[in-house]
Amino acid sequence: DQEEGRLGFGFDFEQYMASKAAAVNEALDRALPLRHPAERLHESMRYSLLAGGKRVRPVLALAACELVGGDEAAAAPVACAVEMVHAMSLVHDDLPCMDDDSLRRGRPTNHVAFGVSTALLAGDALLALAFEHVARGCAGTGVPAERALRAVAELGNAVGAQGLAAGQVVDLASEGAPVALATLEYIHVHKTARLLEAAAVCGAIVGGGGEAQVESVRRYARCVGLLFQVVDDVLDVTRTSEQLGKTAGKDLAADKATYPKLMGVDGARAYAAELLASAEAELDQFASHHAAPLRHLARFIAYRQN
Ligand code: GRG
Repeated sequence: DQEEGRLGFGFDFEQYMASKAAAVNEALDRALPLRHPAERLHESMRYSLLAGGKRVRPVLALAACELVGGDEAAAAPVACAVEMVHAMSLVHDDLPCMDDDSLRRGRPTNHVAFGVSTALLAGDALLALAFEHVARGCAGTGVPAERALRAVAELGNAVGAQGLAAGQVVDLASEGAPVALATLEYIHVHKTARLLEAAAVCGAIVGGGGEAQVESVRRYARCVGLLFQVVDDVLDVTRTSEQLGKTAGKDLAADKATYPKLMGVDGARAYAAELLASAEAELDQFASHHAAPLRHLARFIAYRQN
């Protein structure tokens, strides 16, 4: 039937994610060998880049390239680059001057393992490598220079003062004070959705998507990015209330603004459903077998349980 057609007959999303993530991990490993005499810097970069993670951003880039009928090899450089940017943002986010976290993905954070100065430099070097990797990789895989340039501009915009860095600064400034829904939305659009958006948009650009297609992909990814955060907030409430029984009433997210706090759990769930529907609607204009991975990815993010 129509729904099955949309989801791609026999399409195995788990298998798709696992095989793409494995390919990305190999490419990232190759992109960052240890080099003398700065082995420690390279080790620190590899520690955060190759430390697991769902690889959602690279998969978005690869799937968006596929959506517009592009060759997967064309999207490999941007797929790696968005994961490098993501890794560096986590390293810097964990620093003592930011969130001051000592654990990430179940291991000591980068600065705990390597020291603050190395962690800071590893983040900077990962950010620089991301752009170098797009420029070199696009040239190496025959992506037209004009497309590579657009991808570089997109990524730069997503990271800088109109993107991640802006989201982080507003987030830090709003700590401890009551946060309006518009501010919460600004923080998530910039800190989380913007890089997911750039991942998908860059994939569509290097895949040869037309302007209207690229903008559709952008709207899809923006919805998915916000969805990611709304679902995360809802899961936080569920997890916290599950844990409340165990931790004698300690509210784990007491000082953090969340969607459930600002619109109620039911309101947040309804918003998530709306975002999923809007994201999926953007895919309707594409051939269903090309759109199946992105459709599944949106549902995976909407329905995940942890
Ligand atoms: C970008 C120049 C520059 C500086 C960094 C620190 C900072 C500015 C921004 C913070 C960005 C940040 C940490 C956003 C949160 C993003 C987020 C939702 C992370 C979790 O993503 P997952 O679930 O993680 O994809 P895994 O571990 O699966 O990769």
